[in-house]
Amino acid sequence: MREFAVAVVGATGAVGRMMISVLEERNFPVKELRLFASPKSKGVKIPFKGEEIEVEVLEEAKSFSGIDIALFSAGASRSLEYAPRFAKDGAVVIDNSSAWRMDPEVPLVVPEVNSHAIAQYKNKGIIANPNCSTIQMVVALKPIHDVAKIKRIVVATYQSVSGAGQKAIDELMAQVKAWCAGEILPLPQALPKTIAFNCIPHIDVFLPNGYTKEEMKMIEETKKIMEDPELKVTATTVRVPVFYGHAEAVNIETEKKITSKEAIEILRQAPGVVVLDDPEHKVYPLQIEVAGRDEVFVGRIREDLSIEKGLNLWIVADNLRKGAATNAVQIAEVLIERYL
Ligand code: NAP
Ligand code: 3JM
Repeated sequence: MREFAVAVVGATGAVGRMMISVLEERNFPVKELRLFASPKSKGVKIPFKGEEIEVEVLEEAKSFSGIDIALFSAGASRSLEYAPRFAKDGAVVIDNSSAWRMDPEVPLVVPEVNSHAIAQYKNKGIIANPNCSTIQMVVALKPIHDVAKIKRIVVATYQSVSGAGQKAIDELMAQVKAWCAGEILPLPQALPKTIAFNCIPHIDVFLPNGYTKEEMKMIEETKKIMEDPELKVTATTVRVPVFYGHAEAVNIETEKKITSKEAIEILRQAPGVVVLDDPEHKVYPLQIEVAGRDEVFVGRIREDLSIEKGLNLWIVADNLRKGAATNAVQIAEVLIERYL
């Protein structure tokens, strides 16, 4: 089997480290692995398949030639600047940031939903990985959309701190420790307000329309991936004091009536979805139970009693895995199987 030279840009971060683990776990055919991060990480070594690989400083690199596939998770400004440079040197970039997602020439891909779009990698040499909250929602909703045509989605998210990077994970830990020790809590730095024992309705920056950028990402990305510009989507995104895993309370209105029983049957057959729905036995998806898994978990599936054709669902996934690293590696798997 052919093997590929792979780069991970942002290799020392929460997503980058997960990408390295997922490449190893899934036995991706890696011939050579190159790791890039900021000057702060010069000399840091990260294990991969029994070897210690030294991190290179991105801005010191002269050329990126010889790299076949580059997985980016070093922030949107690094992606804007460096993704075209990697692509020019011959790599296909799979970018985890928001930098390229809405570029009409760049495919925005969740393999279970629109793997056919990967063919458009040829336009710019870049494939975009959606936002973590978008990914898990479309994996669960696309199979229902195909059968009943969703007209409107109303979603509220319950997003873990790992979605805001390693510093936010450390911040929740430090605040909880201080709280339990009866000490004054350290001031928030990575997140906009205190996160310990609190929920913050503010993820990414506020925009002039009153929504946050995270909310607008969910709205725009969902339409692009589902290939339905008419789809109505509205979102409230909330950071909650959970380390790993995002949950979403989702309400949909459909064109065709679909019962909760039918929805459960459709979701049981859906790729990448696990239905956990037995409320009598306290079976429903929970963040601490799905962390470490690659599927999207759906429960609390019930008809919306306030409208004729509507459903409520509770959708949970590991944001660093299916929401970021696993989805990116799955895209790479389709790419090498079909095109490289
Ligand atoms: P993180 O834990 O803060 O890690 C950031 C990574 O970027 C680190 O490896 C860091 O290197 C690197 N970096 C920062 N500045 C750099 C520079 N000037 N040059 C090279 N590398 C630089 O954040 P994270 O949670 O892993 O997220 C990283 C990015 O992935 C986010 O900014 C976002 O765009 C994307 N992301 C996407 C999703 C998704 O939904 N698909 C989810 C989360 C994040 P050092 O350690 O050396 O500073
Ligand atoms: C998730 O550089 C940045 O501002 C990155 C901010 C960020 C993003 C993003 O916009 O790329 C942090 C966490 C995301 C994302 O997946 O959209």
